Amino acid sequence: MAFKGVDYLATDDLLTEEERLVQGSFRRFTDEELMPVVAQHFRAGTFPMWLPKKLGALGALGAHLHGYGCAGLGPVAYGLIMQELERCDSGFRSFASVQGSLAMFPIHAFGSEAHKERWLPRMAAGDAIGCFGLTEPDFGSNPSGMRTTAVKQGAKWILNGEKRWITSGGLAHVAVVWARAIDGQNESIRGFVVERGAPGFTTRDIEGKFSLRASVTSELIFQDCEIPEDAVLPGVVGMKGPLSCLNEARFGIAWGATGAAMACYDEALSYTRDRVQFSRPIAGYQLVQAKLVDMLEDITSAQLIAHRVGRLKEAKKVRPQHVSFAKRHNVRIALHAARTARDLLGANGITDEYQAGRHSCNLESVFTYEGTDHIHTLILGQDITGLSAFE
Ligand code: TGC
Ligand code: FAD
Repeated sequence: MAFKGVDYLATDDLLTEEERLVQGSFRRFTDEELMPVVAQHFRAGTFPMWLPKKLGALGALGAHLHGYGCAGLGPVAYGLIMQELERCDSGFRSFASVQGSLAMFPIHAFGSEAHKERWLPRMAAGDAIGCFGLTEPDFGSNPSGMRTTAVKQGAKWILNGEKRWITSGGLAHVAVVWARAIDGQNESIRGFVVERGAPGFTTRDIEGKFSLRASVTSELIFQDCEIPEDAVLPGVVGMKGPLSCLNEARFGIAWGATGAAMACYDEALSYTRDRVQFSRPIAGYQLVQAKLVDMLEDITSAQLIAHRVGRLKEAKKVRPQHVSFAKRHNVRIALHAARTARDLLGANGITDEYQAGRHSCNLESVFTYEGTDHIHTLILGQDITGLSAFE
């Protein structure tokens, strides 16, 4: 069934004509091609392998980047794509986020001309898949403690270490890997473009997930992995490299999570209007109405925050803290909306015939990845007090 949108305060009136067209075409794509297959992929724990090329053909991969076959859309249009994808499933949005914001963005922003020409057109088309290796088994919230090393030996770098929880890792043709680069006496965090097939590079998919089941999550293992000296991203040194990629992806998540919340609200509204208990539809009971109104109010605030941060980004006035604000708020309300919708669906809410339970499981990951809720709270706490709580 076609999704009619959730737009109580006519936020869509704030969109340009181009943004409205993008929203419309991805809304149709989600309804017609993703919704019919999502439950079976989630149940089987499989990623739809046709999706990268399809998203590439639609211009969704690296949509906010310019040149090299990328669509060159503005941030709000990019956000709307993420919103429609995650309205179906966080795993599908995650694939697109990682491809565009975490793999293509660093190559675009910090890569050599040769890196850009080799990878970006194929990645934009969905012919090559990318992943982003920052997190390690012992360094999640604090990636600056990473242990993976890249030691310069002659004309090569030798990588050793392990990255964990890497979206699309097992599928990727290319991994952007952040490591402690040691070149003689110099040591610094650098990014490396590591191609599948590099000697000493293997991946292992993580099994048993109850969340993001329609997405591949993997370990990247480097054992004396040899890569050429020009595999290093020349344009950035230090933690600001990976952290600036996170700004891009977190922005997309703020929009995406709002999409998941919209799906849950839409489902809960329709279900409660139809479901009769005692003498009337449960939507007629005050406690149920209060929950629906809270969901709508939360979604509307999330839409306005995402839009405002998008316009700030467009005007090049956005700060990483604004993005943290949007990620924290919008994922919080989405997780709450998914749990509320699951409650209002009663026992039906625990089956994959309905969406709320799947969104609820997925959003547990979204709450944790790209900076946990605590981490964004502390980023904002530091911004408003001037005092860092990290050390
Ligand atoms: P800190 O000492 O504060 O800063 C180090 C350098 O980085 C700069 N910086 C930033 N630059 C750009 N954007 C940001 N958001 C930045 N935050 C900091 C900073 O100015 C400094 O630059 P310079 O030139 O002075 O050296 O950094 P720290 O190491 O203390 O870290 C602070 C903290 C905790 C906020 C950071 O480590 C953090 O954000 N941790 C969370 C880790 C995280 O989010 N990981 C995500 C992994 S990827 C993922 O989850 C993908 S999920 C799949 C999907 O997206 O769908
Ligand atoms: P930890 O950092 O160990 O945190 C555990 C708990 O401690 C959390 O509640 C956290 O908020 C809290 N905590 C930690 N430090 C503090 C503090 N200073 N103050 C208060 N509380 C604190 N990473 C990538 O690099 N690339 C990917 O593509 C990627 N994809 C992912 C996909 C999935 C499905 C998942 C689940 C994760 C993915 N990640 C990826 C990893 C993700 O970014 C990390 O899980 C996240 O950063 C948190 O790290 P952690 O899991 O080690 O938790």
